[in-house]
Amino acid sequence: MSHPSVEKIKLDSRNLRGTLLPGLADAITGSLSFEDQRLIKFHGSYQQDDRDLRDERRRQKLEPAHQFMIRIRAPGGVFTPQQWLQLDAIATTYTNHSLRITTRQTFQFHGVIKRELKATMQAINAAALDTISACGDVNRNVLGSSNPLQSRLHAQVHDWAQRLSEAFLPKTRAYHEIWLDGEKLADSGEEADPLYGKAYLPRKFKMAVAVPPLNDVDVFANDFGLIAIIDDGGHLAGFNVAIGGGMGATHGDAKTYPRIGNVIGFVAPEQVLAITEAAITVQRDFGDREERKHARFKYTIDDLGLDVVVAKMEERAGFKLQPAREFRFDHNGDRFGWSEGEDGRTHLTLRIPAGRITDTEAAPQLSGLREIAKVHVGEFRLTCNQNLIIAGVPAGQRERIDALVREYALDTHARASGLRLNAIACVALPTCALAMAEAERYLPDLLDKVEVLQAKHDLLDAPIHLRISGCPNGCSRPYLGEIALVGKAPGRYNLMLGADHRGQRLNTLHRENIDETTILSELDALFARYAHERMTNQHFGDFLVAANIISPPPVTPKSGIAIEVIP
Ligand code: SRM
Ligand code: SF4
Repeated sequence: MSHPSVEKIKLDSRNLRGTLLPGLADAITGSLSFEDQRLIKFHGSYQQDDRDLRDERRRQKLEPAHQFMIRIRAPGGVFTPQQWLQLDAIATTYTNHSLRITTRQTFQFHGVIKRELKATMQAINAAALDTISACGDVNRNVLGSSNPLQSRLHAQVHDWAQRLSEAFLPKTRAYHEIWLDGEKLADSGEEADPLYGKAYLPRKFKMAVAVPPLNDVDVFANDFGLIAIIDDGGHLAGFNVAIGGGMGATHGDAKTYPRIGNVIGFVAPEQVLAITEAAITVQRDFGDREERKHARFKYTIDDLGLDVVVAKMEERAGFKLQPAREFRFDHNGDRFGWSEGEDGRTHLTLRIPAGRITDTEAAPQLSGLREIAKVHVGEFRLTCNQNLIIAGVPAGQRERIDALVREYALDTHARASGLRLNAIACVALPTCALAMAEAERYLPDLLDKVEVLQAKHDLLDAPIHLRISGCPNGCSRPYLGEIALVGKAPGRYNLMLGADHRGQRLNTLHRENIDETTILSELDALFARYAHERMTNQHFGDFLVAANIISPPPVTPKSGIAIEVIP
């Protein structure tokens, strides 16, 4: 039986209600209908199944072990200690006993069963959080550079992430009706939503706000990015606007590709909402609604032409963009350990391997962070590199936090190699339906092996960025990794090399579909050359390009991205 298209499902859904209410109440199956599985994404959840159990359950003629992933909407990725404790309680009551920090600065829960989905959603709501728009063809969680307390400027940027998220939420009351027992409007079903209409966007739409010199949000991987420009007095003058970034691709389909955003101009703060809305509506009206693989804003831009899209945005916003202002990014990683804010409070950045906070015998980190949340008076901030900042610690509390960090083995950053500190892995198996190979679960093993090679070449301190994804969709933004593994099949990956350290240059395919032995021998040879031939402070990706070991993909002529000259 052929399924209806996602476009039809959206149009027929009575503003995202579908048959979710009766579907959730149906105790016969742990699953939802095909249509409702598409619609529940807009409510921040995905139906999944435990892929480790698939074959065995099939043999036993059981339906797959259906379960749900839930993603929180948290613009800028900030949580209070009270919220932390509430999320921890959810993780230990309804999910697989873990909190998973995502590459978009929020938490995911995995392993929620259908009959506990509503209770979990209500518990999230009781923590003054929601999951609206965390997935689906709408504006997704808006990213903001992670350390807002360090300066007034960062605080403003965090506010912007929240404003942008609020401004572009869908208007439907379906979420409140289905999950929070809100008053039912289903019969009228006619909440006006001038922005999204009844068909929403052709595809997901992602935004980020970056504060140079830190590109921790990987702003150029977003459909729409704002780069804060600071005037001589240290105040926020406005933002450069970048459009058309995206990572997703499909193996063997040249029509799909990762793309770096183009910087198209500068806007004053009071123009931000208008230009953002203009970008969203251009994508809404001109994005491809036939072929979902070709429906992101990056393809609309390449199909219509950058100039045409910019002109349409300017027309809809009612003003011309000013010329882009100069900016410079130094890096797109995190800085670990303690750092001092201008207000005298301090922040501790901890490395969370692949963002997974759980309890193991060696590292009871979920329990440790629970204890920290009980005494912490500042905030928790998530980074887009899947790490955690215990932010706003008063001087008098630092020792206490340090002691807990040590007691619960949360201080791995203090001993980690440059490679380990900068490694990112997507979730992949066992929950991701699209995974072709392992990522998160393979990362520790892979790092151990690559570190042996680094030690051999005296490179353990080199801050090399390694990113691994279980498939080419690119959830760990692998195409911006100096070294990246992109899953092709169990145990086999494409080896991509040569991105820069700033999120401004994509890497290039070096070897296709290779196994671990070949990956390690390739890296061994490249590390040997890097160790002997690199210039002082030259990063690995830059070295690979300068030594002609790989050729970077061409930069689009109008990109305006300040690509540094590589020595
Ligand atoms: Fe992603 C789909 C996980 C960030 C590009 N992503 C998925 C799904 C929902 C699989 C699915 O559709 O069935 C994954 C759920 C796995 C699981 O079990 O949890 C998934 N994506 C993730 C997360 C959790 C990865 C992580 O390890 O942190 C990230 C959640 C972000 C969030 O909090 O909102 C995540 N995904 C990204 C990013 C990175 C980013 O946005 O900075 C990208 C690349 C940027 C981009 O969008 O171009 C990304 N995810 C995709 C794509 C490819 C989209 C495309 O344009 O082709 C898919 C597949 C799709 O949408 O069809 C996808
Ligand atoms: Fe799943 Fe692929 Fe995203 Fe990894 S990159 S989480 S395997 S969709």
